[in-house]
Amino acid sequence: VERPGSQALDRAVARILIIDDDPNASRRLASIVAELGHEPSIAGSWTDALRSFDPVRTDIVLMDAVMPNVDGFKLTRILRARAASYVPILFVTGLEDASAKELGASVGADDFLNKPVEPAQLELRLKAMLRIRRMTMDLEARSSELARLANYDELTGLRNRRNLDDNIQVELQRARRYRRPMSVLMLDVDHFKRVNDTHGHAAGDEVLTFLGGLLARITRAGDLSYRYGGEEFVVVAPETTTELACNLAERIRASFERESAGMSVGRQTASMGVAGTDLWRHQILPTTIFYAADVALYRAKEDGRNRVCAYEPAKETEDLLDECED
Ligand code: GH3
Ligand code: MG
Ligand code: MG
Repeated sequence: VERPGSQALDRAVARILIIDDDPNASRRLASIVAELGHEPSIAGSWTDALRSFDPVRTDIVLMDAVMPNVDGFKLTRILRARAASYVPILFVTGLEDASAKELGASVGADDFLNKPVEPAQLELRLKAMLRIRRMTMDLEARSSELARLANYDELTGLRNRRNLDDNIQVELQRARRYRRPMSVLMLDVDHFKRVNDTHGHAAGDEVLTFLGGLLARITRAGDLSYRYGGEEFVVVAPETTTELACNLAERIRASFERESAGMSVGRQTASMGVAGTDLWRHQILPTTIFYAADVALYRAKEDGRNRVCAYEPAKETEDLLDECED
């Protein structure tokens, strides 16, 4: 799938859509466009225009202001709403009156040309429009790259903690609204410090990358995997009870243990804590479910690592009471 801004306009040839209900006018315009070295296509009606307008690939639109049914003013609004990135729209108008230009400018026309179109005039305008198109595509590419950097972890390619913080509230609310279960799995690599100390930081990074790939592969399409920080990972599993999430966690744990044996640093293990919304009868906060998964993870570590533990609310209460008695 082509994302908006995922491709910079580095070609000299622009794809130009000519919209005009007069076939003679559009043919004439198309031949000038072709002579200037660009790639014209023609739409003779507004329905035709909607069909021919490519939200990603159309670079510039040459729009006839006056057409039956849906005129250039309305069509400009429709095309702008469909375009994945900013497409300059140049009005070609036989009307000399200022009101057509005013209206055109207010709906977002970038410039105007009078009919019949002078090739030299068109060339100048196209150069300017193409510059706008290039600049906005550049900016769009840069801002989508910034969004990627802000939400994804460089090393593993998984989503990062910031993205998790943004998503978890929405997931919890959705689960509550539709009365569906939802679980959080928290994973921490066992004795990871040893990997770094024995084999070096780069080898440690390799383990993290490997684990990131494994999580992306094993989890279902609806599950989202995150690098929570350091050697800690989180999987958010919608539509999943604590019990089912434990099965998923166990699959991840077993695969990591088995498949990591093929790495140069040798077999690695991880411990996991699981908490699902079904453990509570009331609405819970993101901090509550993370706290619970973390408590369960801590227990998995204490019980000997390389294992999965689910949060047990009753057990935590008992432990607290024990502490009070001590
Ligand atoms: P435990 O089984 O109790 O989890 O032991 P551990 O050694 O995994 O736990 P600890 O939290 O003491 O150590 C985590 C280590 O992870 C320490 C830190 O140097 C390392 N680490 C954190 N982020 C990265 C990273 O991005 N790359 C590498 N190579 N190491 C990292
Ligand atoms: Mg840790
Ligand atoms: Mg660890």
